[in-house]
Amino acid sequence: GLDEFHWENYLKETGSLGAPSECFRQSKVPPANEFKVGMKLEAHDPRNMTSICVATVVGITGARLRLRLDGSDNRNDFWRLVDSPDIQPIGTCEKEGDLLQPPLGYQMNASSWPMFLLRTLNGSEMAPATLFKKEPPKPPINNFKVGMKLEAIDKKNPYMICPATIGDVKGDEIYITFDGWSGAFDYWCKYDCRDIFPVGWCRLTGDVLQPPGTQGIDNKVSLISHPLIEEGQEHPQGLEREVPVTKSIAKTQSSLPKAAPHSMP
Ligand code: MLZ
Repeated sequence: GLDEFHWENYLKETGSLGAPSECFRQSKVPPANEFKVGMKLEAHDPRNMTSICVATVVGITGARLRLRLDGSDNRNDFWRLVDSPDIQPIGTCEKEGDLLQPPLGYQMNASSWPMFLLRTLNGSEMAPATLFKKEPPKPPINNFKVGMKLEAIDKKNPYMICPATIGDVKGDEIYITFDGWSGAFDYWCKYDCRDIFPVGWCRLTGDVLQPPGTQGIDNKVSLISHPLIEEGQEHPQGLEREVPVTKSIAKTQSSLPKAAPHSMP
């Protein structure tokens, strides 16, 4: 439709280029997602990465799975690529002589865990080993350059993949800035982080790419083809949300973050 975001137009309008796919720790051909909702697997507890738990696939989005730890609530869902090293078939833990752990925030009495585990796995559909894909290798060096465009997971809203720009590079660290947003979502990460993707990733995987935010759009840069929202009208005053500040989409050197890696809030 008319209101859709198209990288091709956007790159032209912003006079920018996508980061080459060789920069990313992602498969050049995105892995097939053959998982089904309801399948069970083992996953590292994101809140306690040393423990391995039972998880259920509660959603499929592109090459990612929406996961929920069995015995946990529905407010701590997390997303993993099908080639993430954080997930493995049921039985892997036991084969390695480890025990499946209750998730952090396991809501029942700890003594009920062994029986809970038996019941949650009994008669369940376990994801077959062939659905888990091998993690791609790290690119040997950080080849990202300031200004390159990419698609990146918004860590504050991890189901969202959004258009982004490399804002800074320091050694093995890169600064991810989200196009059209104030900077409240921006973050430093390693160049081989699994949360960043080349331009076109979502189109290839069928995942949803969010449109850029609406800040810094002026009559020279039309982002999407529907009429612009009046400045200040899109976010009513006084609401608890990330309040945008005007910032050009095509960032200039002077607007780049000056902080060192990990110093951002
Ligand atoms: N609900 C949030 C979503 C912001 C997403 C930004 N992603 C870079 C908001 O509207 O503030």
